[in-house]
Amino acid sequence: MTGEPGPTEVDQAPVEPASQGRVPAEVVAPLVETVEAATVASIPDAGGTPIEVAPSDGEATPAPARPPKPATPRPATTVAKAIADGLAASGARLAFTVPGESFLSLLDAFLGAGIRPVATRHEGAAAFMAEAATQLTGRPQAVLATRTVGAANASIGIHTARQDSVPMVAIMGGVKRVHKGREAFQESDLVNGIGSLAKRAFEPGNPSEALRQVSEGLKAIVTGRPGPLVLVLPEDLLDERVSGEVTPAPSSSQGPAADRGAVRQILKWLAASERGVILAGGGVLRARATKRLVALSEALAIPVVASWRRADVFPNDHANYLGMAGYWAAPTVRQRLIDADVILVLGARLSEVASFNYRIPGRDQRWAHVDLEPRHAGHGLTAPTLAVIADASRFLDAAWSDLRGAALDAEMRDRRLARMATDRAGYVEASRVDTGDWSGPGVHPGRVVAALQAHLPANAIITTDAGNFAGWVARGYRFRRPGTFLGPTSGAMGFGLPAAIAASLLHPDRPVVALAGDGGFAMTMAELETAVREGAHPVVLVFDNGHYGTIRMHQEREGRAITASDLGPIDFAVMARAAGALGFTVTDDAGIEPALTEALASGRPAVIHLSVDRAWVSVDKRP
Ligand SMILES: Cc1ncc(C[n+]2csc(CCOP(=O)(O)OP(=O)(O)O)c2C)c(N)n1
Ligand SMILES: [Mg+2]
Repeated sequence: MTGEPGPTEVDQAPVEPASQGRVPAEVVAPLVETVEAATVASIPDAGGTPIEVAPSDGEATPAPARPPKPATPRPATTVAKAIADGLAASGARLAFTVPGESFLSLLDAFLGAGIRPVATRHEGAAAFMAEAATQLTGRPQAVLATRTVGAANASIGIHTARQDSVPMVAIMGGVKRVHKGREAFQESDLVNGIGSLAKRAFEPGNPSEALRQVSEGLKAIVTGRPGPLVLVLPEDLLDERVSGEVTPAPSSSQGPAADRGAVRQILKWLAASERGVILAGGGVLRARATKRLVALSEALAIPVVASWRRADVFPNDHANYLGMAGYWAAPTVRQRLIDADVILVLGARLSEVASFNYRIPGRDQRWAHVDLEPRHAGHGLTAPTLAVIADASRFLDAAWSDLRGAALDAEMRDRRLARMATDRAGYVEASRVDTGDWSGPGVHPGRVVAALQAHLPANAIITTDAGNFAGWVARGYRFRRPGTFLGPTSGAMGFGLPAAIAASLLHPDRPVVALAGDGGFAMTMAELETAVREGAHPVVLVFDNGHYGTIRMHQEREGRAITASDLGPIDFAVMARAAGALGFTVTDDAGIEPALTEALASGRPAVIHLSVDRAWVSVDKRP
């Protein structure tokens, strides 16, 4: 074995920040911050009488009479510019927004810093775009929303970034400091309200605090388990002058190394196991470590199961891949995990869905959790047999160097390979989705997946919305490369199209396909106009069954009234054309391929409206 892992060239390099260092200050600024006359704010005292105070780093105190100032140069920059420069130096390239009058200076500053502001039709979609763009670049991208109304709309994306462990930056324009606490126009406590959805939330009260908190926030969201940052920026703070810079987010390659003893222990368990398995998640994708995971899996003859909505973590056509866990998993996936004598959970947070309602790993199973934040006992959950705090790539590097030269039991390895072949054959059979007779009405959803598989190249990016339609792709599509799938582990409807727009903006040369139901697509379909205007060209497949099918399924299963789950028709192809995109209507299987090939070849945003009969309840309940 050599030190260089892996036969497959599948890893993708993260996007590097444009400037590795800080953005240079044009003028050497004084270290001591000067309080400008313009920053003096008027706030009421306890009795309601306004008094004049100067915002400061500490408690607000009445401004003392000051001696004449020495002739110091003006601070070199403004708060808005310093933040924009800090974000750009952290790798931000895109800022999705519905603009508000509360942060116009930031838009200017973003332009100046080389961050492209993109107007959207709804902040929820803007936040999804920033979330997806952050996933794809590996660096924090931004959503900008104004005060409580914009922030409330954006909150679904902040929650999704939290569940997806995505370090996006959500900036909310806040009320002027002088109005704070008065229930001013669109004012609420954003830090403690919507900010509680994020990993960190700040509302700086003065310029130097802004620099400190933004620097701290950028560091915090890429340190440990990543998550979103909420910055509430009072409108009148943005144009204040400030000395110093925001410290950019550190590069993610600085994640913690694994304890060598623990690595060896895990390798021993895996090497000696009869039915070991690796459950791999987003941490491997974020660390760009797929190639190393393939190498480890091959060296040990241990199969890999992908965590829910992380199917692109391992090449799905590899003999060692045994499927994706969670909703719509092929039945063999769960069984294989149950049968495992050792499970290595690598870079996955073991969500409710991925862990099959927290039942896997089982209480009696031996398992190791290698993650930036491994599970510990609590909330009724047991701790792993071995918890290792580590970045997935650093764990894999350590494992690889330990494995070098190690003699694995050849007989055991052969036995495992033979079992793996059987398991793989079982999985392939259980995950076929295009089988069975169907001549309409409408399309066979599994044949749509087969058409996608036949026509999309390995580097195509697929995004998904939430809903039962997603089951066919979840089970049947084979992702071949990392960074080719975006799906919200929050299960948020409305994600598919916005994520695809972000993907298409970042990768204009790659095909991008969004999948959505008629319910979820309608939540963010106005963004088609954003795609047209901004030159993105995703192809959206809308599986139209005329209802909130997932909810209807639950109602039927539980013997409840069928209510509030029916939807009326929308002609999505006409709607697409009205927004300047292409629109296709597909009513039978024969129409799938021609529409797909034409849409993909067009280089324009396109919607393919697929009629789906309600008899197709789910990938498990077919007509
Ligand atoms: C924002 C949001 N609201 C509500 C839900 C609950 N929900 C889950 S699936 C679903 C129905 C999805 O309908 P559709 O997009 O038409 O897909 P289908 O299930 O019919 O295939 C709903 C309402 C959700 N996941 N996200
Ligand atoms: Mg539907």
